[in-house]
Amino acid sequence: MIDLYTWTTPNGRKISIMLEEIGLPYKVMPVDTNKGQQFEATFLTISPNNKIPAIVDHDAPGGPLSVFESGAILVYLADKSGQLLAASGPARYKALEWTFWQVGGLGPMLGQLGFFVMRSKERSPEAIERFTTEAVRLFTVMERRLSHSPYLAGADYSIADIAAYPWAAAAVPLVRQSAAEAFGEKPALSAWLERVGARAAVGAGMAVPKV
Ligand SMILES: N[C@@H](CCC(=O)N[C@@H](CS)C(=O)NCC(=O)O)C(=O)O
Repeated sequence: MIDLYTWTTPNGRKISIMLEEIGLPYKVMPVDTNKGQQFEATFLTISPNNKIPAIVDHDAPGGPLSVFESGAILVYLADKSGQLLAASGPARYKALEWTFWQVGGLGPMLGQLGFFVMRSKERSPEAIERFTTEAVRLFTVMERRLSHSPYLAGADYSIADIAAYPWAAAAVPLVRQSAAEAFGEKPALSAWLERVGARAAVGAGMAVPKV
């Protein structure tokens, strides 16, 4: 059994989607980040960066193992299950490339955009413009990639698609509306959102945690 520490956010949903895809049983441990539960001492022993998601695998070889950082968790679960990440060779590195592109680029930039548009107490046009421009650039990178291959890593659906989907599903409609001209047409990205969103495991993972 795996304990999944998560909340109703894109980074958390990457891992519930992955667990649904690979079919490993898991127990949802909600961490309400709006109430500051990510700073509680017990959670810090599992996630020293005070953020969700994190997991504890009670069946790991050698005893219970905690893993934090969504990219590391996706790789761990892929290696444990032998699914959604090639064990070696070019396909593995293509999937890792796009997974870390998401973790280091798409996620943080969209996170900052969301903060300045929806949560900041002061309106900062410069910050909104900077992160909108970066969001459009990153979605253009996705569009280019997806017009050559059905999935981010290439021919096969992988952890890279799982990493990007919850963020893109949340942000594409907003950026398409707020920066319509710059966003333009993104047919390959739209088709990918539909293709990935239609998977049963993605639907189930996106509904976790139930609050
Ligand atoms: N690099 C981390 C980012 C995780 C992250 O930003 N988690 C957010 C929710 S999406 C969080 O826990 N926020 C609470 C806080 O910042 O205090 C990952 O990919 O796991």
